[in-house]
Amino acid sequence: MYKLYGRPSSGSLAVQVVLEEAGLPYERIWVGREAADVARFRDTNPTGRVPALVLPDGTVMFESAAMLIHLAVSHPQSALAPQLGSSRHATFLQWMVFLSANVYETALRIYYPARYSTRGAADAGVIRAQGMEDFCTHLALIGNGLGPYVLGADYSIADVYLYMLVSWYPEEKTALYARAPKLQAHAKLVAARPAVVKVEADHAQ
Ligand SMILES: N[C@@H](CCC(=O)N[C@@H](CS)C(=O)NCC(=O)O)C(=O)O
Repeated sequence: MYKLYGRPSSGSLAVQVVLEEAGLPYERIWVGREAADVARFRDTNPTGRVPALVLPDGTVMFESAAMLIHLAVSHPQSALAPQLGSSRHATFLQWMVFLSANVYETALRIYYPARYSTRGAADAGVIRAQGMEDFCTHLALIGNGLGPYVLGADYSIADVYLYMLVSWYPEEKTALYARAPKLQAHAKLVAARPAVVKVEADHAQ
């Protein structure tokens, strides 16, 4: 049994979708936002951030992209990533790291801008504005190559990750879709997957 620590509509959503897609048994645990909840959670995940995934043997993982890749590679029968070692797997890894290192990171600058300056809230406005610009630039780079999925015709967990990150765009998405029109059709395709419907309903409760 896997244990997934998360919060509604946070980075745990993609991991939960992949657990569902692969048909793996798991327990979903919400982490509270109060200081005491986070302090307790640090006993499990020293970063204090969600998601955290506890593997069936008790190993604790943090970093969402690492969890997604681990789940796909450990359950190849689910066909959620190309064959390990193939050139398509190399391309898959490239996009997973791109999404984690650039898109997810930029989302954090949008949602926690005061953390990114020694002047704290004084610089939050400009940091957030640059974060929005960078978020769109990164998403346009991956979005304009969709066909319809990140890896062309084949759905993979990179699509779940991309879908979740696009959903965090904090404003009406017209401006984003104008820069990367294929992202809109991609979001429709991924949103219709039964695993995504189920997990989004869980997170909406
Ligand atoms: N690089 C980490 C980022 C995790 C992260 O920042 N999670 C956010 C939620 S999506 C969080 O826990 N925010 C609360 C905080 O930073 O205090 C990952 O991919 O798992």
